[in-house]
Amino acid sequence: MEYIKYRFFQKASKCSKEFQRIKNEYSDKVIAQVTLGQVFSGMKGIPLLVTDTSKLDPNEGIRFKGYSIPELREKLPKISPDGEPLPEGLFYLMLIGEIPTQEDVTNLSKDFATRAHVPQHVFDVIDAMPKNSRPMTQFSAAILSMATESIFQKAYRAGVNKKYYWDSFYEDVMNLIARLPHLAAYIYRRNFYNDKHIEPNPRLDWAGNLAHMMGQDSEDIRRLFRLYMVIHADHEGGNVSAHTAHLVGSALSNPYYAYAAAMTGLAGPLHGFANQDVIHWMFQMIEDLDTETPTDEQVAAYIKQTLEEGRVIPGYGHAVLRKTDPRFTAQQEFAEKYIKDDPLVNLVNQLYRVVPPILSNIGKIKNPWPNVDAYSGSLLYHYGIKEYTFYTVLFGVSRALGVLASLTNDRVYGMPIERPTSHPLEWFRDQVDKGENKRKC
Ligand code: HAX
Repeated sequence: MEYIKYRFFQKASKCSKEFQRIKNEYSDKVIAQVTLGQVFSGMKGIPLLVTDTSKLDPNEGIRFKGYSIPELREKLPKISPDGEPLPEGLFYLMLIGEIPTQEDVTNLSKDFATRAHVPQHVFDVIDAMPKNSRPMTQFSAAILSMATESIFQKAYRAGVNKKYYWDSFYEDVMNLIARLPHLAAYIYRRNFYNDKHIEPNPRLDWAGNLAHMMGQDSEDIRRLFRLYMVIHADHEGGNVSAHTAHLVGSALSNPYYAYAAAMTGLAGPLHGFANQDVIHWMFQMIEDLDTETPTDEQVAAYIKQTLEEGRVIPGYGHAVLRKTDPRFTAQQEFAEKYIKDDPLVNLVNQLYRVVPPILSNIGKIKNPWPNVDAYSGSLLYHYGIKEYTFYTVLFGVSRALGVLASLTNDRVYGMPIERPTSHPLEWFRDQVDKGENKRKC
């Protein structure tokens, strides 16, 4: 067995025993109460999922295996000392639970490079779709079409013992992650560069190779891509993309199915599509106000108009966070270090000043602060990746690292099929309203 796989199994099987022990000894233990408000508000705050890769604190933000984003930027291996961490290192951390050495990360980069071949029929599937299909539609369909390659699917058909499911899941997950940069770049070049494709360079790291195949070979972009791929990788288990991958995988659907489903969730405007909406909305503002440098008063009036039209301010608010997203702050620091006087970046910073007090005053919005999507588009745009309908695909490539590491863990733990209970509205009404208030609907 190769080294990383061996290390993963060694670690995860210990946790798997612990999972089974707790399940067997404490199944009757009550760990939380559920209110009707939680059920009717998207199941927020109910501790229902076991996810080991990362944990989100409402005030502090995300920690990956206990490490905050500033700590990751300091501790994970980099290509140059003043650069950004390599996403391979974060994947290793999420999978194995230890900060990797430079050598571990180099080995992982090489492993991905050897697995990176995308079968021709996947490109044919993409080419068969109209060019005006959204990039996320093409991306999700392409991933699904790659399920022909699933090693788990073949192993299952051949009757593999359930205790070895994790093994072929691991192989599928590694192959899938390795192939995503080529897939994403192919869609980008197809849509925006007249099908002039660029071959992968196996000597580059995973994120650097993605930038290269998109046609971006500067060190500036590679640095940004490494940061981008690290900060978008995981956000504990309850967000739509992570939860979807976990749920679909619980039916023993193969990792290609589970991740394609996750991507269709990420494509929603309340989730990953928000990174496109932010740029779209800012450009609309610039056009409507007829200036790239509006005053705070003009911006405030535009925000209020958007809200009066019954729309959300994209890039603001969060289902869990109650403070500025540290992923926003990491990008702001990056911009302060490397970007001088860019109009879009300046507008993002201006919005950070103007939006929160307005959202706070509304009262009902639980978090008036910016999330990761408020910044990311302006950085990509600055470096020449201006086709913002593609931005959610980049988010999706990164999100694979977290949700697929988790999915592999799920199989080592032997997690069962997920099946919560549902009731008709009447049942919930009967819990709270037994008398005359009852109304038929
Ligand atoms: N602008 C306007 N209204 C907002 C808002 C915003 N940015 N954020 C929340 N609200 C509204 C909600 O729509 C809701 O209104 P109703 O009661 O009328 O339905 C109310 O405030 C309470 O919502 P909440 O409890 O504060 O927030 P939710 O947990 O329901 O939703 C969202 C969290 C992220 C979906 C929400 O804040 C939002 O729509 N934000 C804008 C879209 C966005 O940036 N999404 C990306 C989030 C990060 C992410 O997942 N990235 O992938």
